[in-house]
Amino acid sequence: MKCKVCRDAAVIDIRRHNANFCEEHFIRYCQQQVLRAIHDYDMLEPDDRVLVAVSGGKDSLAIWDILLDNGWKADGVYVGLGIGTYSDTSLEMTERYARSREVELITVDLRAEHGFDVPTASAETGRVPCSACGISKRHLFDSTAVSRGYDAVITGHNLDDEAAVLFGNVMSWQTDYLGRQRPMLPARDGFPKKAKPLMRLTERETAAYCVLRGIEYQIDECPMAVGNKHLAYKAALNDLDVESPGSKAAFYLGFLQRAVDRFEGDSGRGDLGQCARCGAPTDAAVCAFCRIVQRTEGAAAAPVEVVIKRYAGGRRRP
Ligand code: Q46
Ligand code: ZN
Ligand code: ZN
Repeated sequence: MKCKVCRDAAVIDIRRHNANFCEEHFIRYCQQQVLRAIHDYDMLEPDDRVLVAVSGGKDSLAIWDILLDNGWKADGVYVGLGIGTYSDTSLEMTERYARSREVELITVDLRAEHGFDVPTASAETGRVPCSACGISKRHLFDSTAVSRGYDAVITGHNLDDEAAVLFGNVMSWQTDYLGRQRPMLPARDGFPKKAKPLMRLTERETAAYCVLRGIEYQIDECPMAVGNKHLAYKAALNDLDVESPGSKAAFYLGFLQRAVDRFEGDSGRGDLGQCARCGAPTDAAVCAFCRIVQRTEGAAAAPVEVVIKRYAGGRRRP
């Protein structure tokens, strides 16, 4: 197996591009894919101050690394979700990377600063853990970026993530979500600009990038992914991609090129007011994050294992 660029020994094959790369040219390939996404979707200006939402996993550390190496002033924000030892290791990996690059890392701890953690939010609101978690992360990433004057929030969603979300939205014909599933959302109504520059790279590629760059990351899956169909959609798309390399990328990138605009009218971007409690933009009197804060006030902390058991097997147990 030889590198497509220099003919030295290759370390990885990328079947959808019919290409193999040595270490140096694979790193360059990853950077080029990110720069292409940034260019094609007008994600960032060279002097934008960006805030990378970091989880300690391979994707967010890889995109932080690539943005720093390409000259962006990129700080990180980490949200402590309170998911037992999983969260402890995730924070450790994030702090280690930030120290190694001597960059700023902002940490927000859900329990210490807002009085709840993800297991308790799930137990008290009846939402699947990922729903309570997603609302909390989005709110804190956005509010941190706005209050500290960052130009954009960057998330580490990769091609597999985006294709799986698209698959789920198509399966249930969520045309409002389809209309909003874009890799860059401009700032509006008090929300910061949000971008997903890893949209052209797969999970396998971001993992390989971290390994080759010597970046240590959280390798365990989040134990609270129970009740989340995302993993099943990813597995189905990966099976298809083995049979027909490139089909996953064609599905997602083809949607962006030829279909997303057709759903724009369904995207439901109406006028927003301000949350009565925190001032964040929302279409309700109180935003979804503040409703979680209110519902969990005074509640005993729910153990991770108990919440996992409740959703195990894909069905909520009464
Ligand atoms: S951290 Fe949160 Fe993920 Fe864990 S609870 Fe779900 S959403 S799986 S990216
Ligand atoms: Zn090479
Ligand atoms: Zn609020």
